[in-house]
Amino acid sequence: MKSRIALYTLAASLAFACSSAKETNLEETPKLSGNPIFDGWYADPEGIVFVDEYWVYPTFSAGFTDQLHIDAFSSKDLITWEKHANILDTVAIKWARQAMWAPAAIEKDGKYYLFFSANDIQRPSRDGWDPNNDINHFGGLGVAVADSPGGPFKDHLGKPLLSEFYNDAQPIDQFVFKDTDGTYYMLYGGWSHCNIGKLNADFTGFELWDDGELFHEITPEGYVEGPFVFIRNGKYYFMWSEGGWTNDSYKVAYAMADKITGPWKRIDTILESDTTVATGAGHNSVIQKSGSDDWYMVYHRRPIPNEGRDHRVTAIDVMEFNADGTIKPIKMTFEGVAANPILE
Ligand code: FUB
Repeated sequence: MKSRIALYTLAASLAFACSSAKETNLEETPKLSGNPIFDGWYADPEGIVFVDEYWVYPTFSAGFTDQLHIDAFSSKDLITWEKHANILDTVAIKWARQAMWAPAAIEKDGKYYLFFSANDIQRPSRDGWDPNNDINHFGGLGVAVADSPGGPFKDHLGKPLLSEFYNDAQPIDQFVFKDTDGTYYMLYGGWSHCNIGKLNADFTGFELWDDGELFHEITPEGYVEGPFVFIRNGKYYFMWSEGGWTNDSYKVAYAMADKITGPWKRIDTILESDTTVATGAGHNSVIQKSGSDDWYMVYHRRPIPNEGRDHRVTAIDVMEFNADGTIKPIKMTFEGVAANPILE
């Protein structure tokens, strides 16, 4: 009998030990995302919510000739990120030969569209120009389409959506924004110029403005590239990157206006190098948790020490507002953000 009691006692202590180990493990489950939020060199992250998931679409940060594909990442809670490899590549986009950059995703009528830049085109010389034989001058902005946010995406047009230069803006770094009246606008532009255009209904081109122009320039003071727009409490916010993307001068500034066309007046820098955390922070996007006033800045930054031009990682930090609607400077962290599932 004694030995049976001893056996029961041993079994009970083992069960207790196991259950408390389980509890300890639960305790140890990370409650913060950490930064970077996923492994690998990734820049220009565009964050967006689709249904009950957070999605991030970044540039694969590498030499231009190695930037031949785009990966995406999804998360239910901002903590655990699933990689969706190769959602778009140069096999699907025949005219893209290098430098696939800055993807921007949006849903319309049940389809998912992924806008991107390719080839890092320089200004074409018009005389005798042959687009099929000119890697430096053919490409620009493209659009791909899929039935789900994780692709696979197919070329929507079989050619660039935009490959011309307007108002001296290099056709890169496009962002697509659906306004409250249902109009889809594209903001884009490198080389310190930002244009805005109105996409047509099937995303095959642009509608003219009332003055007959295809694009209007809305460049704010300091703008270099990487535009992003969102609305909060009826106010429009425009964010962009300043400085040089290859070094620690890179940073983010913003403006506020009553409508998408501005006027946009620079208010302040809100994200910049912090030598205790990371440098070269920029090319950001913003995620709002659906139905809440929880806001996050998603951006890339350079780890310290930074050992290569393309060593950029994707990070997320909380974004907070002052009572007057202006944005508090973002505090970059190693810890990242707390779990915030969309479905709770
Ligand atoms: O990642 C390639 C380029 O670097 C982007 O298009 C720019 O915005 C800069 O982040």
